[in-house]
Amino acid sequence: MMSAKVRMTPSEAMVETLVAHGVRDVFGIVGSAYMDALDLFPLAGIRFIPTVHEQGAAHMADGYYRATGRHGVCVGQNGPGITNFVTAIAAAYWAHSAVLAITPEAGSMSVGLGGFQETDQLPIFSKITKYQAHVNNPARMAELTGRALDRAMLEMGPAQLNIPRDFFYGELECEIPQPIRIERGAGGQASLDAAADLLATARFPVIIAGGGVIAANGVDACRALAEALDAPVCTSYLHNDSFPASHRLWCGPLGYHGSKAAMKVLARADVVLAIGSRLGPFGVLPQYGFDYWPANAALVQIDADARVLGLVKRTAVTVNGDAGEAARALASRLANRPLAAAANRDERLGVVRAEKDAWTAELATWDHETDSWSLEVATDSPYMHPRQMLRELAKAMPADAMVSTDIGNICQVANSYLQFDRPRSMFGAMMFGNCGYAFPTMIGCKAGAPDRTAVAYVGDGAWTMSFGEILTCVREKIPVTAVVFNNQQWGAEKKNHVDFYANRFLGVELENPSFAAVARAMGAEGIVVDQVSSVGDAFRSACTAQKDGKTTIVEMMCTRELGDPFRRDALKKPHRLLAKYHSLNAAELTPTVR
Ligand SMILES: Cc1ncc(C[n+]2csc(CCOP(=O)(O)OP(=O)(O)O)c2C)c(N)n1
Ligand SMILES: [Mg+2]
Repeated sequence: MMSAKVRMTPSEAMVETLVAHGVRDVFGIVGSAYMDALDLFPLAGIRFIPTVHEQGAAHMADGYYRATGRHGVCVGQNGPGITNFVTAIAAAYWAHSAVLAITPEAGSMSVGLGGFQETDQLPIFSKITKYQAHVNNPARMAELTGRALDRAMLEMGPAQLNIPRDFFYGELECEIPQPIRIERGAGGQASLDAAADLLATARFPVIIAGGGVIAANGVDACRALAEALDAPVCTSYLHNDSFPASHRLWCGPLGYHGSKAAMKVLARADVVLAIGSRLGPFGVLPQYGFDYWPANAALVQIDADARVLGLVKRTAVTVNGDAGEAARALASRLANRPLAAAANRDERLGVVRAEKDAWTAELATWDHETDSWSLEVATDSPYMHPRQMLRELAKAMPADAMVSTDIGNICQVANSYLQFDRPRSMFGAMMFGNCGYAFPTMIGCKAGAPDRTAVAYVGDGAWTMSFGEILTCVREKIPVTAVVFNNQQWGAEKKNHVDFYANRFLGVELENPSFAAVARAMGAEGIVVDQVSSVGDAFRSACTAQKDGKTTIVEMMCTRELGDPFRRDALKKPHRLLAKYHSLNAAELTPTVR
């Protein structure tokens, strides 16, 4: 290609590079630091989506990427605007989202003088980005903007573009870089051969489909491989959309409040094929008192990121490749080859069917929690049992829905009920696990996929961290349905007080306003639901209202009962040594020091 250097300003170089990389939407809050570039957005064809908080903007960029596979971009004012990004960029890091955070910083001539809105913006993001570009000379603006965008895609995570604010001004000569898209192959031939050999001799192969399958647009390839082996497929934690739920081989999600069927089937595996999953430790913890990981099975792990191979679970074979390409390569290696698993196919598929039927039946009759605290608080409550409500929501869920889930007890119990037939449909808060993730993330999803139904599941505590972004929905006409589980408590943490701290509740009770009324005051619709029989209709009409551009907050009044806790693995009963605190000791733990 001919070099085509053109004279332009650094602002023009940055904006033109964004355009060349397909960026059409940028989330942020206006700031003098980058106003020279912002001014160009309308003529460049970039929509600027102003948000209420920069954390919201970065979550929206994350959701936008996850829904579309295209860069999510956010920008803010140097100093406080940029530090407001931090939590959301950390969340995007653990969601493996190609987000570009454009971070203008204090001007190069005043750095170190403690002028206005100055902080060193590179160290803050150093552990939560995959790549950091610092524009050390305005002449490099286009080059470094392009590199940050390329690296975000290549490394499957956030990149930062840090720009001294005076570097937007001036003139330079440059060529606008085109995207570098690196084709990731299926993986090494020898490792694919070894994986195929293991799978051919497996008597009970089980596939785990992870988020990498979605990112690689590899669901069809994964399905074809599963069908070739007649191997059941479990989805990894919070990736309930990585395999179609209506498929006969689908078993459901692993991990916290996942599918018992998936766990029981996985426990029987002699060969596990993990496709596009890092097998993160939290996602494979024992559940329902059951350690389902098949420790004696041979594990084949495929991932595009070589660093996660064999990291958490001992592997027999590792394949460093694209999830879809690797699945295709394995299917072609297994075609016309005798498969040990064919011999017991009917028996295996019988097990899969029986476990799925048993779990479906269990969920259908699991109306409420049965621990003594839950029974006590729910007995006289006029409100809904969360499980019954979640069941009705799942029944009423539109087929085209995208659903984000926050961090909280009811949101996690929802994991048992959320099923999808198409990828890019579930947007959990992933492993950074921050309350306040789901609503802004879903606004970003909807901005990227406006024709789909957008639903956020949020607990009341997390809602108060994030509901300001209702204004973004209203102002920018990005309609979303937020389902707010109002149990008047920080429930997930309260559950720890119940299980470990003898009900010594501290800081967990929430006195809430009417969230429906607050929503109406902010220009959205608000409905209160306190009867299970009304859940379906209320939810369906809120989803339909999106077609008229309306955002609706469906406030679900729930009992205070609580499902299984998050961190049973990481908490201990209190053990106090100082006499002053002896009264806090768990009954079975007496102090050892007098
Ligand atoms: C930003 C942030 N702060 C605190 C926590 C700790 N935390 C985890 S779950 C939870 C309670 C969530 O309460 P709510 O949103 O009301 O949902 P519920 O558990 O009641 O269903 C808290 C405070 C967190 N994960 N993220
Ligand atoms: Mg709550």
